Amino acid sequence: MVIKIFTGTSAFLFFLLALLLPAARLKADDGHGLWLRNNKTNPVIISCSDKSATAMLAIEELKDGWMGKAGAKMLLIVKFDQSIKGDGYILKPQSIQAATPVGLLYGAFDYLRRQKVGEDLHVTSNPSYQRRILNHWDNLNGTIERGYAGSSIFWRNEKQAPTVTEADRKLWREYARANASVGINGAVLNNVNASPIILSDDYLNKVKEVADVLRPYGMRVYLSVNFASPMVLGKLATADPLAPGVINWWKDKANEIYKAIPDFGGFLVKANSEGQPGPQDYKRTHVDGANMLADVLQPHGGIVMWRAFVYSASDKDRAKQAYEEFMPFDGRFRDNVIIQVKNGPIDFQPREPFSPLFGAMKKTSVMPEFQITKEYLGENIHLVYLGTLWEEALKSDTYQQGKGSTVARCTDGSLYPQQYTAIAGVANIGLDANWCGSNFDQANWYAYGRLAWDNQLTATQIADEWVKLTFSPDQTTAGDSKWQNGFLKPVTAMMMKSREAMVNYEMPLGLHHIFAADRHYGPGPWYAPKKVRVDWTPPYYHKAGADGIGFDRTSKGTAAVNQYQQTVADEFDNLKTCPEKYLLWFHHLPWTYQVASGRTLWDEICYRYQDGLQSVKEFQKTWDSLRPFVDEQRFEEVQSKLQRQYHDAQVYKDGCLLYFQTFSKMPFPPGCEKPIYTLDYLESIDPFTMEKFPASNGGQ
Ligand code: GCV
Repeated sequence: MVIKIFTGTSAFLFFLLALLLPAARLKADDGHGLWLRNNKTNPVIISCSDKSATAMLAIEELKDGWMGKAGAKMLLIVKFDQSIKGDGYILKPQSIQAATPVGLLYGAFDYLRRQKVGEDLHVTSNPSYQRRILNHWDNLNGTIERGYAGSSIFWRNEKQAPTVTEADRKLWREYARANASVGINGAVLNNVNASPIILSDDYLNKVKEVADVLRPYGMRVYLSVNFASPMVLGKLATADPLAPGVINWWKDKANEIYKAIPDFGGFLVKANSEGQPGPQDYKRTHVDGANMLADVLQPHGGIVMWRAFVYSASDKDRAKQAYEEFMPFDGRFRDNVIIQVKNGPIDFQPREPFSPLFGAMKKTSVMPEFQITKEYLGENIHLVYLGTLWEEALKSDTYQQGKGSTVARCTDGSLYPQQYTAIAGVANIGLDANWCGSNFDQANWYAYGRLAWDNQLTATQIADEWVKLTFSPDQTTAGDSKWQNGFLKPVTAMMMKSREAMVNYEMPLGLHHIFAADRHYGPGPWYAPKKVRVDWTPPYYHKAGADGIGFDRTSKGTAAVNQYQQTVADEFDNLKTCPEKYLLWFHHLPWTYQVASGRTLWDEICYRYQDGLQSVKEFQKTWDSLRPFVDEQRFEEVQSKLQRQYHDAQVYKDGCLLYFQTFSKMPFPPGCEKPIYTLDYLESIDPFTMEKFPASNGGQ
């Protein structure tokens, strides 16, 4: 009898084989192919009247990735239609229409995506923002500030003039293709902490080379500029934005750039921030600086993205400073200046309320800046999907023009007239084979592009698409229920929960910036060396003491709440209405304060840390069960990173709870496991290396 044959050892072996076989069939995959995998395709007949290099790329993509009927006919048309905006397009089952060749390319990628994931092929799609930009924090020596995926794809440490190889061009083409596939149309090629050397002839030659490769994919290049460039490079005695010699230097520089790169996008500027030079060094204002640069770029069609990321150590509340510094200038910037504002008022924390500048600046163009690289969210180690964070930020209601004045609508031109609309994401891309330092971090590059194209998409939909495109072994299985239930569902569920899990095991209930030193990785609620400026130390933010914990930003505290529109200000100010997720961002509360669950604040904090840690354990279990669906290489990479994540989440939980307990003096509640480590030990080590903390370390 069959049943008899498969008992004991043989049954076990059969089971093992069944488990291993599908995995054995899946080829090792280094992740380089991202979400652009053409597995089984069919021939297609395409006619297209446009002969541009970009239209040719659209044709090539359709031919390489066609999953419709073999021998089907497709028509590509470049023709304006009332319903098309910018590089938008109209898809029909047998045609793609756009007003520009790059619109055709976007349409082709969307068409293929819809074929693969099984979506409707009748659609008109227009971009939410005109400029959808990646900010590379790449230094000219090849390192990347806050980069966790290897060295720069643009720069390397070179003794002489920078060089370009065929391998560089190939990689840049792949990079441009991936960006075009999600609608990203610009890249700032160097760090906002900019070296003036980027504007030297040698470097501009290389920038031109990059621009030439990116152009057919619809991407423009931009540069971060150092405000003191006229002094360092031009040997002028000043960089005063009102000095005629300085203005002429920038004019000449702009002419030189546009001669080589006619579609150059413009400048990104970090001025008078974290030690960078700026107009205030000459008693001038942000308006003076930004408008001067805007005027030299304007004849060429260039824009200035002027960052609002400014704060000084002397202020009592860092969260208020950007608003205080920029609001008085509303309406005074040129039309081609866009103020680039980080999503929250501090700095890309696991969770922040939206920056009060969104919607408040009514006569100035404002663009959101997101961080794709996970500086504060576990680098390339922790599995954290950022789609949920960005959806939360974009959908935050500023109320500035009544209910529904979301951050998305305040920045995409639907509420305020803006000559230019834009969005920026700090890239997580490097030379690593998988581009992002981890396979799951590719989802964040993808999600940023998709939201920049359509800021109304949901994180769930994007995760679903990405998993199908990235992991489905044969794209036709995107519709296969075994694969959907066995892999797609658990993986998207894990992704959707991942950011909240991190918030819980790192800094729940509105806590923020409790990192050890400048690495911004592990916990350091105690970290406050005398030599480090206070606003770069966690006690400045959590304010834990015998009386409780949290930053009082209410009307009775620093009054940061008053920077929001009245409805929002009232909501945050009032303990009864303040969303729990922002509780300790806005309120300083006693340890015994009773939260919504009925627990004391102390118990709730303990519960959240425990819950976050437990979630990572569940992610591990989920992933371990998915081996049959994934190739070994990607399976093992994710598995080992999750192991490390669990370890580090434990360090976070233990470090924070043991430290806060020295003030609360309350016991760990039932259900909150006892710490594994001691406070003394954790305070003595660097939580990234788990080795003794080096004597000297920086801040931020
Ligand atoms: C590029 C934070 C980061 C810095 C970064 C800065 C910025 O402070 O830690 O590395 O510098 O933000 O956005 O300018």
